[in-house]
This record gives sequence, C-alpha cells and structure tokens, in this order.
Amino acid sequence: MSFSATTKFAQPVVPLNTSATPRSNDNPSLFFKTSSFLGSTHKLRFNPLPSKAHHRRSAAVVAVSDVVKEKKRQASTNLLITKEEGLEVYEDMYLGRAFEDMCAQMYYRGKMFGFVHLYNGQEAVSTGFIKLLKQKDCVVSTYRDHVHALSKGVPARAVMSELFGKSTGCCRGQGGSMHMFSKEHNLLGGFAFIGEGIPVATGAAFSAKYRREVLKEANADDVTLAFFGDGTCNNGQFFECLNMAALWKLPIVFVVENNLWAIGMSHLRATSDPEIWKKGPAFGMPGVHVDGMDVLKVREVAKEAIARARRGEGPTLVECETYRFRGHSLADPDELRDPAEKARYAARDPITALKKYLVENKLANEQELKAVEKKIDELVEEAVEFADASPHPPRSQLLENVFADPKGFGIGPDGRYRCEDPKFTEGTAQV
Ligand SMILES: Cc1ncc(C[n+]2csc(CCOP(=O)(O)OP(=O)(O)O)c2C)c(N)n1
Ligand SMILES: [Mg+2]
Repeated sequence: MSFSATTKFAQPVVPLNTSATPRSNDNPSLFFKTSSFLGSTHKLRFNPLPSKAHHRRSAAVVAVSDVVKEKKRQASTNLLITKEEGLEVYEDMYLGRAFEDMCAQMYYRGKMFGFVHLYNGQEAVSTGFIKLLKQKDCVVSTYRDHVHALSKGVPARAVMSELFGKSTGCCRGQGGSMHMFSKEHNLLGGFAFIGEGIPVATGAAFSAKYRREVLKEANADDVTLAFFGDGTCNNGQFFECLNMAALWKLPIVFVVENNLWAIGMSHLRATSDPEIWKKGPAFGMPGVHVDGMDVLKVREVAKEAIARARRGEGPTLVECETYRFRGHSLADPDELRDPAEKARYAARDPITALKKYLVENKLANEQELKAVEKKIDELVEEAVEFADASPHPPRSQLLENVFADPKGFGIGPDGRYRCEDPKFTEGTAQV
C-alpha cells in the first residue's frame, strides 16, 4: 500500500469533517462558520469568494491515508501493532508526558530559565514517527522540542540537564529548552524562529541524496523528518522548501503538528485554506491528513511516508490533527481557548487511547503498563537529580559557538576568552 503522486492520482477526495460547513459560494452573503473543521470551536467569519477554482483544485488532491483505512478493515484479524512495539510506543509516549509534567514542576520551582514550551497532548506524533527511524535518520524540531529529542533517543538526563542550563546537558547547557541538539542522535535542533528548521531539514535531506547519487554511497538512504506547527505553514520557508524537496525528490517528510493554535491565533482565522495537507499536491507530493491523537494511525501513515522517502520516491506532507493540553508556553495562562474545545480533545488523550487498545486487544495488561510507568517515573526523577547535581558551565563557555570567528570577538590577544575578563561584564573591556 502506498501513497500515489498527486497529479497522476485520480482518487476521490475523502472530505474531512467539513461537510456541514457551507461553501462560500452557497451563500453570497457573509456567514459564520462554527468551524467543524479539525474540531476547533473557534468561530470564523469568511468573506465570500468565487470558489470554482477551489473546487477544481481539491479534485486533484490526494485523500486521507488509505493505508489506515485498509489496515482498519483488517483489524479484527490483523492488529496494527505487536506486543513489543505496543510496549515500546507506550513507553515513549508515557516518557514524553511524564518528562513534560516534570518540566512544569521544575520551571515553577525556578530551575529553568527563558521560555519552556511543553508537548503534552501531541505525543502520538513524535512517537508515531520518530520511533520508526534509524539512528542515522535526522529529526528537525521546533521550540517544542524536548519530546522529539527523547523519542530520537537523547537520554532524559541530557535533556533535563540542558533545560537546567547545566554543563552535562546535550548542548552543554548553552542552548536551553528551545535548542536541543545531538549530533550523535542526528537531532538537528530545536529552533526558536518558526519555520527556521524547515530549510535545515531540507538541506539534510539534500545531503543524503547527494551522498547517494553523486558520491555513490550506497548506504546513504537516510530520511529526514521536519516537524513544525500549523502557524508555521503560513511562513514562506514552508512553501519554498516544499517546492525544492519535490523538485529534487528529496528523502524528507514534512510533519505538520496542527494543534489548531499558534500562540493565541486560531488556525482557522489565520489561514486561507486551513487544510494544510492539500498543499502537498500543489507541489507534486502526496498530502495526507491523519488523526494525530491516534498513535496507531500516525504510525501507519509514517511508515509509508518514511519508506517512500527511503525508496527515493521523494517527499510527503503529513498533517497530523492534534492538540496541546497546556498553554503555548509555561508563561501562558491559556485563557483564550474555549474550555469545550479543550475538553473535547482531552477526552481523546492519545496515551489513554493507546492503553485502551493494548488492554482490549490483550497485547498488554494493566500490570505490565504500570511497570512501564513506574520505570519511566523513576527515570524522570533520576534525570532531575542528575541535572540538579550537575555543574554550571564555566563562564569561558559563554561565547563559544556564538561567533564564526572566535578570534574576532570572543578571544582576546592573550588567547583567553574576553568574557573571562571581569571588565567584560562591567562593559569597560576593550572589545
Ligand atoms: C519567524 C518567527 N515569527 C514569529 C515568532 C513568534 N512565534 C513564536 S511561537 C509562534 C506560533 C507558532 O505556532 P505553530 O507553528 O502552530 O506552533 P505551535 O506553537 O502550535 O506548536 C509564533 C508566531 C517566531 N518565533 N518566529
Ligand atoms: Mg500550532
């Protein structure tokens, strides 16, 4: 089962839950959409536009993953996951949740500095995709990056320590929450500017293709996953990179984590056509919409998108409908979102849903899952103790990796870092 390239693919569009929504040409006057799309309760005012072009365009679009539907049909005889995989997936999702809950505690106790953006609610996306990767494959994240790092195998203690700004962190305490990076794990960041990681991911995918096709490295079949949010999809870098990746058939999967909000801006209010997955076919790559609260569905879509990239068939755009259970960052009181919307998604908690699936299908029992939870709770506790006990970086590290030419600003004529001179922080040093 595979996705087909769009323009050649004459498959009927499977509508998302938009059928109740009046089309803009149904009624020439302004109307309010009470927004059934993607489960948001946000009210949206549309301006009517002649929308024939819209209808024509959607007919060429690839539909929601048939992979999932096909598998579902077989589900009574053929489970979507084995016991071992199920436990691995559960463990990773539970780790993501427990880690983030601990971050909230530590942040409010003053152990972390700057902004800290948590991933609660979105675990099915990180786990569903990243657990399918090999070590050599690359992941490019956003500022909501702790859980992507954990799924990619960066040890919890190295992530926690980074958050504490300690020298044992995965960036020696120099990056902090939004800048997780690990060469060993091919986690290429952590980016604070939205959209900034997408070109980096495209470059990583280009490098794999170049090594394979130009340098003839037969094993260079690495795949890159670029994660980013719905708000980021209105940024030019998204479109530029889709174009380049499709043009050069790069081994990349663009994973949109559509949690319906960009800080306090509703996706429906900010985006002319909120169905992001439709933008894949516009560039000649498959676009897929998947329930991002269901890790098993995400995994099925991810399997095919990753395999497609590894086979050299090019990029895929996957839109995962998900939701964040906390505010935008830990500094956000989260007063803008409708409590009914929050409650609706809370009821679809991806960890609870997976647990139910595993137990109902006798893939795991409560005791086994409790044992996983206990192990992870201890691991997270240990990560905090490790981070707390770790030393702060030396002052001399302050300007390392900040300047391309460290001799130009960071290091004085005596060969020592200028920041080591007490006058540096007093502002009276000669620099
Ligand atoms: C280039 C740039 N513009 C604006 C911002 C400010 N900003 C920080 S987060 C954010 C919203 C991003 O929303 P989304 O992409 O949906 O990600 P989410 O936070 O929902 O995961 C914005 C606009 C930024 N970081 N970078
Ligand atoms: Mg968002």
